[in-house]
Amino acid sequence: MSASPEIEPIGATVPEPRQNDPDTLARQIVEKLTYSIGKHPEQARKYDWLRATTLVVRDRIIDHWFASTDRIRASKDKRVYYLSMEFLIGRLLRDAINNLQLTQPIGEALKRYNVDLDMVELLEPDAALGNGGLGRLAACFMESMASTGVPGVGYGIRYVHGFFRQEIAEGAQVELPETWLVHGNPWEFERRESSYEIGFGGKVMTQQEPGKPPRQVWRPAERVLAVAFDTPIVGWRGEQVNTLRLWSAQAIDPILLDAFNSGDHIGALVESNKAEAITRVLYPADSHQAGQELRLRQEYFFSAASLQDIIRRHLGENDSLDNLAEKVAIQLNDTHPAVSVAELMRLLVDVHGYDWAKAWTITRATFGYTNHTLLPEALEHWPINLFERLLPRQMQIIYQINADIIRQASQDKGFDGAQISAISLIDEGHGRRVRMGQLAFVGSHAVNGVSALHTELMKETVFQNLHQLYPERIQNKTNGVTPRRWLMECNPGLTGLLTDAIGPRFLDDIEKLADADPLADDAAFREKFAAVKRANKARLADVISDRLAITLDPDAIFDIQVKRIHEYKRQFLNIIEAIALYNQIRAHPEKSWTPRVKIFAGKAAPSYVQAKEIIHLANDVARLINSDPAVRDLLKVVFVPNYNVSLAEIIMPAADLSEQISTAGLEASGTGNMKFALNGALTIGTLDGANVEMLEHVGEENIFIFGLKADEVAQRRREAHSGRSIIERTPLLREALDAISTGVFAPESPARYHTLVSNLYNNDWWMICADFEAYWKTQRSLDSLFLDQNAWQSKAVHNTARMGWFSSDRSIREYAKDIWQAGPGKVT
Ligand code: AZC
Repeated sequence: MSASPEIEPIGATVPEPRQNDPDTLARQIVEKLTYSIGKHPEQARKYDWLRATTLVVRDRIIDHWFASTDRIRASKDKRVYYLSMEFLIGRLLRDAINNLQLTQPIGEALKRYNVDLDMVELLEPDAALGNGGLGRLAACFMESMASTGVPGVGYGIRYVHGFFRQEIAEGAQVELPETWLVHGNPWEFERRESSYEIGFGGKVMTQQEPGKPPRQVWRPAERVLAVAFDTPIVGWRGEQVNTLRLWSAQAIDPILLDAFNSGDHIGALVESNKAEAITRVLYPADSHQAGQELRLRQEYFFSAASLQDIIRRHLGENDSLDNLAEKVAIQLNDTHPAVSVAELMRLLVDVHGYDWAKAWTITRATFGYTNHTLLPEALEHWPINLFERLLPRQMQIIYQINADIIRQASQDKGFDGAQISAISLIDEGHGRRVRMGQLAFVGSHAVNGVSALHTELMKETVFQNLHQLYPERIQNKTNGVTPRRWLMECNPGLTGLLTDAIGPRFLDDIEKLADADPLADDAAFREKFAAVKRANKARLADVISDRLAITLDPDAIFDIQVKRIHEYKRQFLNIIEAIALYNQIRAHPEKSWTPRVKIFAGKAAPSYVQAKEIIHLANDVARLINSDPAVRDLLKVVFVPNYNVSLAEIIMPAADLSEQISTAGLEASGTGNMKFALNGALTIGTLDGANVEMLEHVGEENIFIFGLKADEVAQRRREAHSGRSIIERTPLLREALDAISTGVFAPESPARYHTLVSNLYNNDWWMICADFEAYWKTQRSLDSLFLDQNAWQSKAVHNTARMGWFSSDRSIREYAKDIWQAGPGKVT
């Protein structure tokens, strides 16, 4: 027997590698059906085949998992811990089968029983333990750490209900609970032996032992149990398997027997319900702070459990915590786990007896912090009285860290009052709050943004003063996406074409896609490239026809905007442009219009009123335009409900045009922009986030940039707010807005969008009016370009060929080298 990832090895070996031929696989799948599921192949239902196939694949992963764990343990290499409140994983079966190179033999094995592998893969529920970009990035990073040989562990929360299921009822978003665990989860392993007590509330006592400095001891009033659930994450070619460890909250005493026996059957379960509530639901907040006590409990719960686990593992292999930072790197994915800084200090000082200065050196050297947004409404801050009540000792520690930092800033750098209040961990202005961004910043040796522009803006805006205090600390790590999921798995047609044309080297080193660049000039290749795109569009059209009964023409431009719905992402601008185009087509039927399909998908935070109105508007506009015979084949608008990772896998390969049109300076990076371009879509976008670097890589002739730049937006915001004068002098815009506000798209409720439009007149905060004309013109130039298919497809090929740099393998290598000093290229 070999060591399970958590059990010490007892010196035995890894089992013989399993055979991967279709005969063996078919036999094993039937064995699983019989002995693990209790079904004859003749009786087996679709879900039984999914489960049996998953179990056969899982066995192979486990062999690699043990081998990886043994290797890492033996090498004593530095480990990387990625702490993230969100992992937007999606389905795992196809990813695992692809990375283990089993697609062909498993497909054949199942075919013997008349079962289709694609059908089986599509049955798997989508693990949606995240909201959007930040959570999906964490999932791409887990896969890339395994693929590039970084010994990484992801720590997060095992939410019972992931991101809500979105339905559209009469045009409006309806949120329904998501239930990914309902059929069980064959990928996870519960590790009861790895459970920890997590405290909340109570008080702090000072303990004085003779001859020793006084010690603070936290006596929590409440305790819950954090229980580990492990999911193996298999890297490319199965060479390394890492662990995603998600924590589930349970009561220490599952039932209060006294209460039960005295007849209070509900009261007997109160504790249990309260504990389990911590990991019951994912907060559906994206780019907006979710200011609830339960959210702070979630943050502390998973941070504290992860730190106890890290320390236990470290002390199992080392004599003390002195060398923690040499053996452990902890990355804070945004501020959600930032309380870890105070918690590690508490563990080092109060529990392990370190003096403050030493503990602070270890803490700072261990943590890194990634910022994902500059939006003020998304920056986390907790009311002091809440923080103090829930985490009294951590609050004291934060005060002490703050005092040290402030002293240093005024003594060493001569900071004045305004600068001190800007860097303070305590916001005194809004009813006294703890600023989690500042805490994460001062507690980390490296702080990074997620695109070049975003990192520069961090230095100039939110962290301006902290940057002055610690000028070496901020660095950039531009995001990336895993090419396994976002090219190989979601676009087998393109992968096959590229393999035939340039050989398989790009599968192992995605930057070798550049070998395909000259093929942009090869007419035969362009034709094949276009045929793959058309097939992908037809597949998406089928999905839309099944789900929404809307028929699309795969020869029209597929113009797609899919992402969270937010004012700064400007789906509204896109809808206004659709209406203006609709008006023009109706007014000038004699002109030759390029047929276009505008596709939207995305979820709005349930409490975000404007975002929900935008969804409603998209659906109302779609209803009217799609039923107007005057534009029938020239314009269609579609809102596809319930955007998630699996839907994205169908959408990304099917786009001609990718909409990345955020108000410049507000989208930290974007990652959808990368997935689209990698699959050969042209981008229409602003100079925002990673679009800036995409422009540098794909070349300015292959990307369509319009609108105000970040500094121009900032300037305009200082000067003018009203959109009125622009609206009045831009008939296309005015007519579109008039139509919206007079109820053309909502005859049953004509005032529905009155506020949405009047807000634009009064305050063009998101620069929708300011950018409208440039956007319109760029769209029309794309209409013309599409008619020249040679030119369009050549640009599309250049996009795919030049996007290799935007792989999360590259991002992870940069983190490993510059922040973690870990992994194959480590600098120790
Ligand atoms: C997102 C950013 O909005 C997006 O631009 C970026 O690509 C992504 O993170 C990954 O870095 N942010 C979030 O999803 N959420 C928050 C709270 O910022």
